[in-house]
Amino acid sequence: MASLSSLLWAFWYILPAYVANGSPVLVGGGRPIDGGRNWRDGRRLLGDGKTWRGFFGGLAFGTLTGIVQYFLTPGFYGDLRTAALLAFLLSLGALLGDLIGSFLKRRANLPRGAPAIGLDQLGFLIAALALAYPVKTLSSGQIILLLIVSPFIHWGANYFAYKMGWKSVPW
Ligand code: CTP
Ligand code: MG
Ligand code: K
Repeated sequence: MASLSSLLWAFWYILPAYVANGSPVLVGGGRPIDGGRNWRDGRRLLGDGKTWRGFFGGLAFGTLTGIVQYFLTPGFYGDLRTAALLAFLLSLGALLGDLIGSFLKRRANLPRGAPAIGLDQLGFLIAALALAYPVKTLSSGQIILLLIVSPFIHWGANYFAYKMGWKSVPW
């Protein structure tokens, strides 16, 4: 059984991925990563919701989060280089996982912004955990807890962003 403290450490660990996934809502926009191009099925490769500014903004804010975390709890990371590398990989994983999700949604003929339950909430998380695995990982109990709790955090954060007027749909 995982204790409350191990659950809290799991959130501390994954925080850069959440920040990387959430910050494009505020910093994104402009040129789409797919350059407006279509896949061979005639539908968009990724869609207008995946922009360069969102990608690099998310990468920067996520990595910065890990650097701040190091100064708050240095013992959790060991050294600054490890903390920064871990946050960078968690962020990169979250953003790449999100792009894969959009690619799959477009193949399923879902328009930009359409919800895909499971994929939207867990795709970025699983990709972040996978990329960060070589640097630092969690126990299997902690990973299971994150997989269970994260969809609720994702929904809560999106509802908040919707109420704030940052996005047009509450998912
Ligand atoms: N965003 C961005 N660049 C990214 C990821 C997200 O600019 N790489 C911004 C876009 O404005 C996007 C918003 O963040 O609309 C919310 O992200 P998300 O829900 O992942 O995108 P959706 O618009 O729902 O698009 P999709 O259907 O492809 O998931
Ligand atoms: Mg969405
Ligand atoms: K998404």
